[in-house]
Amino acid sequence: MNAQNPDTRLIHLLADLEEDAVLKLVEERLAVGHDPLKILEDCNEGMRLVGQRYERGEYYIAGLIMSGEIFREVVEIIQPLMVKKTDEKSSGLILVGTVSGDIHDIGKNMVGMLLSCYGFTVIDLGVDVPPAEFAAKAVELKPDIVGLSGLITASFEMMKKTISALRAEAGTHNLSFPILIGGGMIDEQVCRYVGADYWLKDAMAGVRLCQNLLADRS
Ligand code: B12
Repeated sequence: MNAQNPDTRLIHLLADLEEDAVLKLVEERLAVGHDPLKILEDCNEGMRLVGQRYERGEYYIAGLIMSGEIFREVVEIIQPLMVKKTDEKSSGLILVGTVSGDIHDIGKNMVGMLLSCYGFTVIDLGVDVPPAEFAAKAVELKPDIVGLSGLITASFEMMKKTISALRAEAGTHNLSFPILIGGGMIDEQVCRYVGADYWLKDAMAGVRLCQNLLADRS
């Protein structure tokens, strides 16, 4: 690996929880015109390494907390630079939230931020959202798309319950919206198990999917 490569360096600095060095490098990369989205992707990769170290017992919960804090600070620097990509009217209403029992919100917030940049109106229900609350909000707001986030294995069961509740309420109130799920451990099998329409592991891919899904609207 090339120690001079700033992308690789950022990944490893974050994985090593070197807070000050991470923030300094982010500022330096922005100053020389690096794409903010690429910087976030590198940080995401660093978080994956943190997760692996936690799994191997090299980090404890404090390491996870610290990595979350560093990522939050990076987003704070980057968010004001994520200019709105469109001045048109709202591209659609997207309801997002992290399912019940799960308090991970960094990925969900990133998806919300990017969707807003691309002209979508985002209603974020936060974390640990009970299925009934998700369903009630969907009835109240009539979103074009619903996006669920979940990062822990236990979230799969909650996604399933949330999607059942959403579909039941949608049926009763004659509503129709695709349901997307996202999170680091999501795959096709999980998607089928929980009954979602689409699954994504990447926030920007989520934005593109939302654009495609709503492209044909009048
Ligand atoms: C930071 C972190 C924490 C922080 C979270 C802080 C916060 N405010 O979110 C804290 C310390 C709170 C935490 C707690 C726990 N954590 Co944690 N955590 C992580 C870590 C290191 C990073 C997660 C992260 O933010 N990544 C960066 C973001 C940007 O990535 P992301 O969330 O995956 O999102 C991207 C995509 O998935 C996608 N996406 C996400 N959501 C959505 C939604 C839609 C609609 C779309 C389109 C896309 C999308 O877009 C994003 C950008 O591309 C992960 C390891 C990992 N890499 O996943 C472990 C990890 C998720 N945690 C784990 C565990 C075990 C826990 C705890 C149970 C630990 C404990 N013993 O208490 C608790 C659970 C608490 C709970 N009930 O939720 C495990 C889960 C394993 C499992 N099989 O369940 C992981 C995988 C670590 C590991 N490898 O063991 N954690």
